[in-house]
Amino acid sequence: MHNLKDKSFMTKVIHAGMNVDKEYGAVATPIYQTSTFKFVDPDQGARRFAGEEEGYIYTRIGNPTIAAFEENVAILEGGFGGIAVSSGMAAVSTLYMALLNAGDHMISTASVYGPSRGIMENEFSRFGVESSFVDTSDIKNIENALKDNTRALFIETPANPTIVLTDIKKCAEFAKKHNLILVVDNTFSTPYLQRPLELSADVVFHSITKAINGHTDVVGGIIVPGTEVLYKKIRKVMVGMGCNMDPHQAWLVQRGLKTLALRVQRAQENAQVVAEWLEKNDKIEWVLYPGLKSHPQHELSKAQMDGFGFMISFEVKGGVEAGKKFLSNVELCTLAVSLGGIETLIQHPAGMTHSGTPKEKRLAAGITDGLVRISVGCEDVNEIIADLENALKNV
Ligand code: LCS
Repeated sequence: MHNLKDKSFMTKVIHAGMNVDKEYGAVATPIYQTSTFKFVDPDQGARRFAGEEEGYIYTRIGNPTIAAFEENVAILEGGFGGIAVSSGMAAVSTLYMALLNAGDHMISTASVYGPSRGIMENEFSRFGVESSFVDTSDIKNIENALKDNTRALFIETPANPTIVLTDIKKCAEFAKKHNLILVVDNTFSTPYLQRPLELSADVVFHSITKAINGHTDVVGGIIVPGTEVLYKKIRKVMVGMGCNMDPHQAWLVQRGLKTLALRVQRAQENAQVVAEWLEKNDKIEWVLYPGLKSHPQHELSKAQMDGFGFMISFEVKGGVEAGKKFLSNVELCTLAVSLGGIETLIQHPAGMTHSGTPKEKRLAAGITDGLVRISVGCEDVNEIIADLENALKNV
């Protein structure tokens, strides 16, 4: 493959990780749907296990179709390499397992995706890992949570579902000073809009179930560490725990990924129009979208992101009942969890994605009872707005 180093995102996203088929020259990556790979003799097998010879052994350890996808995202994020996993939560649990020991403490964004918090507080705590979930949009809260045993800072920006931002550069400076590993969940932005490793984070990861795949038909995740040391450490844990992606899953995601920039461009243009429309609507209490001047971190979003994204949160006047009525009446906007698909998805976090978070913790994290989250898709924006307007009619 020609050198992609100085190419633009639009070129990289289409070409990175391609050219896998040396035998027939297939332009699309073939699906190597095999669990294992044949050795020419026992010595070759032994050399591969010892890491003395390049080549594949067994699909949980590595596979050419998965490797093509891993290389693509690693190039887009500017990292050492990609580690594809079976889901976004497999990425979270692999990272917790790889980076934290019994007796360690982690600081994280209070309004992270519910289960990212849940498995730390309910499961990893059983192995003696401590955690503090704070509003990381203010670095003072991170400073106040710091302990002698703090080893990692785990942030999600923009956060799910509050759309509150955390300053990645400030966190990276803080992490360096206190010898912490900074991990960024970049799911809401995608590498097209935000590249945390360029802002000195140590590890970035995604639920690729969302915009990276973009077609609402695959669950998956990927981790991209910035250095070889971290890459080897995390990959070893991923392989050992069996969190690997499947070749067919990798092939589908690679296909979706090629249009990432096109889809995100269109979806965020739509999101800007929808957010401005919601802000002017007198049935709406408040709207949070980084592209609105009223977003408290509008300037930060301009500094650390290349666009404002496709995620909006807002509250319908009249509390939970009004919100429920509104959500019962949407038609084109699909009432479903998940996000980043080509179609518009809308949901109610307090009753759905964050229902497992205790109410007082949820409210402290800014996830109010009536908050509605919309992932704006690529449909005709006037038709999205007409659907929202119709659903609000009887509220
Ligand atoms: N990180 C973020 C920011 C997410 O939004 C999700 C899933 C995950 C990690 C976990 O990824 P998964 O295992 O589902 O691939 N978020 C979802 C959501 O907001 N609605 O449904 C899933």
